[in-house]
Amino acid sequence: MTSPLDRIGARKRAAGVAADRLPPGQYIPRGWPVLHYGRVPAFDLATWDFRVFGATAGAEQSWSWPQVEALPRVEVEADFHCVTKFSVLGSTWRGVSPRSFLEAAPPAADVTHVMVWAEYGYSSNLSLADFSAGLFATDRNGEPLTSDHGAPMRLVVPHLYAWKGPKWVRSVEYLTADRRGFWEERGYHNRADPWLEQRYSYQESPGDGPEF
Ligand SMILES: Nc1nc2c(c(=O)[nH]1)N[C@H]1C(S)=C(S)[C@@H](COP(=O)(O)O)O[C@H]1N2
Ligand SMILES: [Mo]
Repeated sequence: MTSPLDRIGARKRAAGVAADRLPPGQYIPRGWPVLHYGRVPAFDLATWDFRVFGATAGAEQSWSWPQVEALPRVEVEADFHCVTKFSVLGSTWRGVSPRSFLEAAPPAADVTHVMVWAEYGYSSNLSLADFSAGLFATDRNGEPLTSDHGAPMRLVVPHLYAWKGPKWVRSVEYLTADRRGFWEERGYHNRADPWLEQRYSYQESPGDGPEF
């Protein structure tokens, strides 16, 4: 629960922000909240891998952590919007572009969507276009991600609600038809555009997502 004092703080923090910067219904919390379902997994360098599988054009591929670290890094400045209504503005994310993995393990011609998988079976589905616009982040504001926030690597998809960005990512599955991920199966919107307040699946129009 937020206390009245917290709400005053959130209003003050929002006061200096351009009106078009905060999606409808969002507020600015203190700091960067930690939010996830279940436990924080431990990172084990010896067994960790990152896999691309499913409807690949050629062979499936996997990377060890040192191999991921050898991939080109890109930097993106972006905001972060959680469906529980907090928004963290202006983070500098550094990490690996999804395009690096798409190029190394190209999808078959009929791939339309991906499922991004994390430790413990958390998953989120994205169209190929939304996925390509994201970033597999390893650092934020010049610091490596902490375990709480998804170390060693998490997806961020700034133009969608943050549940579309699994922390502790382990694989990407290429799909030839859209399929709902963890929260998308549990009542959250398939597309999740914060600017359209696409929070819940009951708001979906035909074509926004696969039938339940
Ligand atoms: N693996 C995993 N990733 C996850 C989640 C989760 O429960 N498990 N929660 C999502 C949700 S709802 C949000 S808002 C963000 C929160 O990221 P943060 O804890 O770094 O703020 O992580 C997303 N990624
Ligand atoms: Mo969230």
